[in-house]
Amino acid sequence: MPNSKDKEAFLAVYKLIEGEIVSDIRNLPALSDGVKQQLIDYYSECLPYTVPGGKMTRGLTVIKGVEVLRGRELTEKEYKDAAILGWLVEWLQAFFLVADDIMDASITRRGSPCWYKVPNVTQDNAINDALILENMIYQTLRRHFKSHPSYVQLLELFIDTTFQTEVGQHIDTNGTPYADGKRAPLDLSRFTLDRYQGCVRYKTCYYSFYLSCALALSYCGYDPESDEGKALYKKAEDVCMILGEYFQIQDDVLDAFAPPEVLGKIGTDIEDAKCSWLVCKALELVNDDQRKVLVDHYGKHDPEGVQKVKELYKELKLEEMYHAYEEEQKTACDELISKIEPENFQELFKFLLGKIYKRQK
Ligand code: DMA
Ligand code: MG
Ligand code: MG
Ligand code: MG
Repeated sequence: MPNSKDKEAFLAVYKLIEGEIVSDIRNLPALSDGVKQQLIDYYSECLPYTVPGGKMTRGLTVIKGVEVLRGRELTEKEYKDAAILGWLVEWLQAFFLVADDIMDASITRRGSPCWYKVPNVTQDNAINDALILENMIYQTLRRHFKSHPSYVQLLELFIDTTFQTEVGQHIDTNGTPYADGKRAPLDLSRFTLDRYQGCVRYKTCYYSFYLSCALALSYCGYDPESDEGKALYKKAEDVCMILGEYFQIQDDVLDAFAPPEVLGKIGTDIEDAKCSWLVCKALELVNDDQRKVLVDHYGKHDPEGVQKVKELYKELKLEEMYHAYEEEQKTACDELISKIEPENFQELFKFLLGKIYKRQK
């Protein structure tokens, strides 16, 4: 049986889900063959463009979680179920990223133009595609899990996580320049680590870390209402909040400093006046002259100004601070994970930490 390391087998399950969705379109009533063919052609490009092609960590984590909880090799059915749930997390991510790239005015993603930047797509299509991608989660979940004892719980996990992420995205975009060319006044007092932590918990930790673990627990029959179940979900949540914050701090540092050809995306946090870890840290360290660099250049779509902000970050030695933070975080996470019981559950979080420690993309 394939396992959580096997990306080829995981991608084969993607193809299966894509095929089912395309055949749903083919079976839509009251549409002419010509119209249906246009839909099929469009989504046969949209899905492979937006869903697979990432690192697939979120999806593979569901499989790892089921392996760890079962404590043995998975059966064919268990592998397929876990892989489908894994892909639904990847679908959720595709939905968020299509929208996020519009919201952040990003240019590239995974080494190609963002979906809304693809010439025949445009922004109005892409907005609707984000919504369609979201709906495909629920179509697929129903198709495969309708009679599973945890169906409602799995469904609610996707619904709740979507809301949490959307709350985080609101905090994240609030206070950035208006799209109509006018600019919301830059309010540096908002960029505090307190706001940062709240934003990241909601926009990243739940969907990128906790969801995959909770789906594995739910699929394996752990009831969040029972004493044993409640404790496991809580442990997963506690660790995922820490791993997720560490992951987003990496994302913010990579946004400014990683080569775009490695990262697959061109950073936009400075232009977008994001509440990034870098700007929060910078504001704790600046003198009056340095603060003026941020006042003058943060949140503007001007390459020279952006460069000045990055130079300020270097001057403040934020990269060095980040490397020290990463080592501390690694040690703290190792420690936290080593205390988790039952012991086999630790493997899931070691897997996640192993995926993010010193990542370059
Ligand atoms: C990520 O925030 C959060 C979501 C919900 C996609 P981000 O804009 O920093 O992500 P990225 O750097 O990948 O655009
Ligand atoms: Mg973004
Ligand atoms: Mg964003
Ligand atoms: Mg980012």
